[in-house]
Amino acid sequence: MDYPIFPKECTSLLSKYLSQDIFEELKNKKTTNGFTLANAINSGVKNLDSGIGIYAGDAESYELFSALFNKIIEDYHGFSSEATHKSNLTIDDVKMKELDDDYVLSTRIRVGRNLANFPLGTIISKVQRDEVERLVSMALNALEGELAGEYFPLLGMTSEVQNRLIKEHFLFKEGDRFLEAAGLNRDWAEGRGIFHNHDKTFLVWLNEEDQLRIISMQKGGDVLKVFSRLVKAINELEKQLSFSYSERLGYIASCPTNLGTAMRASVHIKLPKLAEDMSRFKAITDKYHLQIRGMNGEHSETKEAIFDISNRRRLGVTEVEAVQDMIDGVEALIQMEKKLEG
Ligand code: ADP
Ligand code: DAR
Repeated sequence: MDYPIFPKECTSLLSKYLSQDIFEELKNKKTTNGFTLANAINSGVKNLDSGIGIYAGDAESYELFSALFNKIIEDYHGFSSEATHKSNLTIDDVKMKELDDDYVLSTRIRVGRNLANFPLGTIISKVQRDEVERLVSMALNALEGELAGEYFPLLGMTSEVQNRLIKEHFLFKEGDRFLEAAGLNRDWAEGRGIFHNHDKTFLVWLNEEDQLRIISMQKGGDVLKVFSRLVKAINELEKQLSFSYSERLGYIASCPTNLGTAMRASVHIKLPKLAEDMSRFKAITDKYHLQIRGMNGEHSETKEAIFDISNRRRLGVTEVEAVQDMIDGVEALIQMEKKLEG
């Protein structure tokens, strides 16, 4: 593999930190699962518009390729190589402000999880991925009460049902080119699927970017109710499944942006006045460590001034702090929107 030359307009963290020296140091290394530097950076080499550009193949990747990963992790999360991650899922520690339902259309909080003792989706074999699906769906089918539901494999799902679930924001999109180049779409749709309860307020994606995306969501701005449901689900699933976790990096994820809490707490929020003044909008989202996505999630456009606003920091903050980032930032956006209306 030759040292990749990135065009000057490429702004990915991969292009920023993959120096020739680091490339020479890492290019011949391979994890016990056979994951190489070439595997890790392929998405960022093939997709020059990547924001990050690198994925891991296993927990070991983050140590074996730490010369590169640590720089990207510090840049994205503000998390140094000497820091250690801390978790806190205590609902009562959240300082809740009631988010105004006149602006907040819906709330969703998700965490990524991957099973311990399995490679990540970027290098997992079909047999291993099918085993992940078997183990996880068995654990999900044992859930009771509000969390009880049904698992729907993608294989055999009609395109009508699939497209409706995607359109209603319940199911992952297909064919993401970043995931494709990272090897995460191999054998598609084998081993992929969605579990959800009757009300679709609790959902779990299987074997998309991570082996599990555990999701709690509902209409309106009741963040505490959404967070409480998610914590209950995490606690129940941890009784049956062992998740890949590192003392330094928290929960292990395919993408370094999803390490630590692996949590994205988001609202769909209508902000027509701020939509006309994006510099003012971004000053607030920068101040509160927020990320702006379009109405259909990552890499989508905003429609009718509806934005997906979520915490940006996932590692080096606890789950409570990640939710607090979102609450405090959304409250500030709503106050500014009201001021501009006035
Ligand atoms: P992820 O959240 O797993 O990183 P995406 O950004 O692609 O992935 O979002 C996945 C789906 O969840 C998309 O359809 C997106 O519109 C939807 N979504 C995200 N946040 C919310 C929310 N607060 N309310 C409703 N749907 C949401
Ligand atoms: N699209 C890739 C990943 C960025 C973070 N989003 C994730 N992991 N879904 C990029 O490098 O832009």
